[in-house]
Amino acid sequence: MTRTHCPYCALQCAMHVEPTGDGGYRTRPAPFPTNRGGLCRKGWTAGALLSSPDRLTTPLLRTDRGAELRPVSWDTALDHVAARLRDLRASRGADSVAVFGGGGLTNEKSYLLGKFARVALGTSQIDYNGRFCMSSAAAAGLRAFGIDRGLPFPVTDLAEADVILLAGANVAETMPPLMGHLSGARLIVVDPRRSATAEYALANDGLHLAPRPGTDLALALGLLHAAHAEGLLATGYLAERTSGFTEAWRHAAAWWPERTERVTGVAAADIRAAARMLGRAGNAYVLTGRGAEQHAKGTDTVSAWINLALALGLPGRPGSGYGCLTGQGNGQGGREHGQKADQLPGYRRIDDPAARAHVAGVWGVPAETLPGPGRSAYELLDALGTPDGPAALLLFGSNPVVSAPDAGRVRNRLSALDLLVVADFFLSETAELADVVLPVTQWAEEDGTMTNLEGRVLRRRRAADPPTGVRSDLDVLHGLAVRLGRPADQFPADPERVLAELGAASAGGAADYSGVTPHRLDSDEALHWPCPADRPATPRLFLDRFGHPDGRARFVAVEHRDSAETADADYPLLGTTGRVLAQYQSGAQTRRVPELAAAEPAAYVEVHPDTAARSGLADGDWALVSSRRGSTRARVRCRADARLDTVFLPFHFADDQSANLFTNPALDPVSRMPEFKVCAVRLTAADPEPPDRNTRQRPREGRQS
Ligand SMILES: Nc1nc2c(c(=O)[nH]1)N[C@H]1C(S)=C(S)[C@@H](COP(=O)(O)OP(=O)(O)OC[C@H]3O[C@@H](n4cnc5c(=O)[nH]c(N)nc54)[C@H](O)[C@@H]3O)O[C@H]1N2
Ligand SMILES: Nc1nc2c(c(=O)[nH]1)N[C@H]1C(S)=C(S)[C@@H](COP(=O)(O)OP(=O)(O)OC[C@H]3O[C@@H](n4cnc5c(=O)[nH]c(N)nc54)[C@H](O)[C@@H]3O)O[C@H]1N2
Ligand code: SF4
Ligand SMILES: [Mo]
Repeated sequence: MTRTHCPYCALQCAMHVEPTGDGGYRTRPAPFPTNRGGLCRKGWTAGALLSSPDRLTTPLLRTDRGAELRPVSWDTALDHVAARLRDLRASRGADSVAVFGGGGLTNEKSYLLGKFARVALGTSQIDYNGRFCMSSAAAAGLRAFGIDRGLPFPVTDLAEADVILLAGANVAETMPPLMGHLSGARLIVVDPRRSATAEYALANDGLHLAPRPGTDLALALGLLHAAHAEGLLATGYLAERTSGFTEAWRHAAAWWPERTERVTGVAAADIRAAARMLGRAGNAYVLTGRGAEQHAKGTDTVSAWINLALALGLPGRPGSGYGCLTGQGNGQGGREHGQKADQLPGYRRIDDPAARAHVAGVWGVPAETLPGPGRSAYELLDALGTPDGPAALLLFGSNPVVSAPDAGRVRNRLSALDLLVVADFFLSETAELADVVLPVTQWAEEDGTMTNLEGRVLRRRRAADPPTGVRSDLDVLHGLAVRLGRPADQFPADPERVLAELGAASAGGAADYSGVTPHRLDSDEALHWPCPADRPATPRLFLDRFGHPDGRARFVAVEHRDSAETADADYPLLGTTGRVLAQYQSGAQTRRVPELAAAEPAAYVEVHPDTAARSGLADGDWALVSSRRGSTRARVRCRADARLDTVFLPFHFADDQSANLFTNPALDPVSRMPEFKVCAVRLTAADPEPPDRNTRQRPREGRQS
């Protein structure tokens, strides 16, 4: 029996993994502050991933367009990839090769991936799926506080709250054990849907505000207006700890509750009630999730929620605060150590000369050889195979054929590449398109560190032997780097050596991991970063000062604007997307866990019965949800409490059930986050379809180009 952490979300619940005796594994909860003895259904069934019959155990190679992927040896696969990369670099330059990473990768993997791109490939073209996840909250957090750590306090602090406002976070489904930390507070849930979290709030003396998708920014301005009118602003705190209130208030001053109601659909009386509940609470938190963030104005929207929290004096006060709920297992650590287009380890900027000099020194290369910033995730995917874009992509830890916006277009771009290499433990929908598939170890088969939603670094421990034939991601990077002519010890495959190097590279940066050692990881100390070598770790940031040079938090003056696409005569409804309890992300893992696949076998569209009826549809029918970009097949699930103008689909399903066939890739100007959470759609009837197609493996196809 070995203690490790869950393969999935950022709560990183602790669990014991033990063999069942018949070749399988079971998981059960282990004591840890975030889960306190609980796991969600995904955690309880995660053992099934380890003995899945779908597991990849040998490299696969396709030599020609249209040919089948065939098993080959590791040497054949890696030699082939290295030869192709060398050719491309020689003929088309270093930026002809791109890298795409993921927020599920350990700190060691994301660090080495960033170094591999900059040093072994010399390319600027690297980004990762966290761009689709955390980027708006990260950008707004940096603007306001000067430091981006999702929760700048331990999760257990939430128990002190009297009121918690959750903007676009359905934690009852996306982080169920977190609900235990919220149970002492009254909740204000802001969600266009009557989500499970909204239902909980209503049943426990809380509020549910159901704005039209894409109008949070107006709602947050309206709440600030109402709080001001009620005399609830923290004037002393504004003067001592913040700057910029006056300019931000100039915009909010125009959002009186009745005007806010007209734009958002939330009743003025409810706006006033919510402002009073939040503003009069002794201790209160404002927390944002993807519902508020995944918009073409996501950064400004989060700024508006932060402005509200600042005006009420919450951030940096014990028992109160603002936080964003990071999503992926290592969504926090994955955004700190250099797999992001504009970043070097330690949350340093790649365009900062001092940062370049420091990191180049640790890497033993001249600073001027490090490339500059590259393209953001969607812009990178959209450039693949174009005359000016990369001709090869190495992909670790993401399944963008299912999870990227306007996924039909992304599939075409991936198919236009000269070379697609995917490292995964399952043949994901993206791996199916690859020229080379590299089978790697998964969570419970490897050691490493992860950083959870509270910025706490923890150990992922090896609890099971990997099947013969698979290698770790670190091994893959090592093998490729050596074949590209780098010295072997520049790309160590041993996670502890990588961690030590990451510590040195991050030392002195905002996210300082130089004190994260195996010894301290195994002690009782909670290693929240910054964690320098000679000082204790930092569970709570901002108690005395914020991260800007003057120590103050900054209001950012923001104004509401329409979504990139609004409803019209052709596409009269708003389509929004998100998650369900029993599936995870692109579904590459959870669709292969029998119990989870049985619980949520197929895509569905949640819709008001009257809206369904107008399209001639009833509960259980198959529907097509279409936008200007594409159509998704989904089963109708009627809910009488749904908004009449909005439909919701989970994005966990593949092929013609992929919600991202219709989503809008309009990007936020600051964070480059796509508008996953709102676009114009219409609903029509579809032919019936067997509901289990997402649980079967598709035959391997040749690439369509
Ligand atoms: N079961 C499960 N748990 C997960 C994951 C998973 O895939 N499955 N993924 C993990 C990851 S990576 C992440 S990022 C987190 C995400 O966790 P959440 O942010 O909780 O997840 P979502 O379901 O994407 O979005 C939350 C809510 O936003 C609402 N919403 C839609 N549009 C708007 C809007 O305009 N404004 C507001 N205020 N709300 C809106 C949706 O109705 C939805 O209920 O979950 C993590 N946990
Ligand atoms: N419409 C819509 N689309 C969305 C969202 C939404 O709310 N709506 N949410 C967005 C968000 S928040 C996120 S985080 C993304 C996530 O979407 P993806 O980036 O597609 O995330 P996963 O499905 O977790 O894909 C991870 C893949 O990597 C593999 N993998 C897991 N761990 C490792 C590892 O350690 N090494 C390697 N080599 N492979 C590994 C898994 O088997 C899987 O195939 O989706 C985004 N897309
Ligand atoms: S809440 Fe997240 S970390 Fe905890 S068991 Fe569920 S998926 Fe795993
Ligand atoms: Mo995410």
